[in-house]
Amino acid sequence: MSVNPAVLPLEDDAREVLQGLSSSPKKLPPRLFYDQAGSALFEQITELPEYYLTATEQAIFERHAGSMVQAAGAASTIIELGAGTARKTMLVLRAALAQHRSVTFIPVDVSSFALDVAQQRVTTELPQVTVHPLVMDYTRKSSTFSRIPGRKLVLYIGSSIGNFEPMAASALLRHLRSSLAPGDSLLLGIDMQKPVDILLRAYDDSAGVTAHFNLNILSRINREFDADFDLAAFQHCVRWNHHDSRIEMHLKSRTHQRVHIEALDLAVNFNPGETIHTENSYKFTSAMLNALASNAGLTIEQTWRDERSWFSVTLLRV
Ligand code: AVJ
Repeated sequence: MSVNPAVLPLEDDAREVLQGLSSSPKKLPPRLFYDQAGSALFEQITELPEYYLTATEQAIFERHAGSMVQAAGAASTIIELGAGTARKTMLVLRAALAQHRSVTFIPVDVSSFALDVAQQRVTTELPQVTVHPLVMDYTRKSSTFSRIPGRKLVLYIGSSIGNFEPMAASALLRHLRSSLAPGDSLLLGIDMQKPVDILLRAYDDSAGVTAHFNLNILSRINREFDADFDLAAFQHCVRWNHHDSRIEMHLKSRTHQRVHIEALDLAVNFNPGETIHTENSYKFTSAMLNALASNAGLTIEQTWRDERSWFSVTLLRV
């Protein structure tokens, strides 16, 4: 069974699921991970001993948030892309309050639930900060930012940019730059290359939380698209792609099977061992970061790292 995507008025998620599962190799967009269950699982991932990213970046902010805010100059409006629950952001906001008379925080996320959590946290812990949440998919449009007054500092941390292929990542940053003014800046958190065994463990933890997170994308499709994926028939699978310098997550079919997705009028066949590619997590070198910045038309101002250089936070200037 096949459907011509052009003739049906499908919403974005539906169209991407349809196209992704009809292509070869099969794939799904990683943003589908983040339904309520998936967001909670991701929070759990950030607390796993193997998932060094969050703790490492947090330590960089603990040590350098003051210098970061200082290097961003007069920026007292702080915009955070994919704000999530804004834990690391608190450190930046505190540093900004120490340097500016008034600070405005604009968390941007597709999930209004995440924005509520971020707003709650900031208004409770830092009542001096003015919070204006913005429900928006920043990967599609950031033109709204040009209407926000004042010097801006945009936070794009947590290695979120790592989900995008190099061309898409620079397009996203170029687009972001076009909605900012000269003198505005971007604080970008990226995960660096490191020994492969450490990378693999971070995405295949011993408690199985990441496996659960990966498989949850199938539960979501079952629920939202009336599909019949049998989660037990798929296996969480992590690979290091050396050529592209990225960790890949896949879901591998254990058997020969056929899955029905009623809402898309689609049947999908799987061979044993066939996979659905669900995520890329790019791991950077300084050369890759330089290329990303120059392709986006941004200037690297300063980079802060942890002692092991496992993670880095870079200030880029428009
Ligand atoms: C939220 C995209 C930064 O790639 O490390 C964690 C998501 N996937 N474990 C990452 C994720 C599996 C995470 N990012």
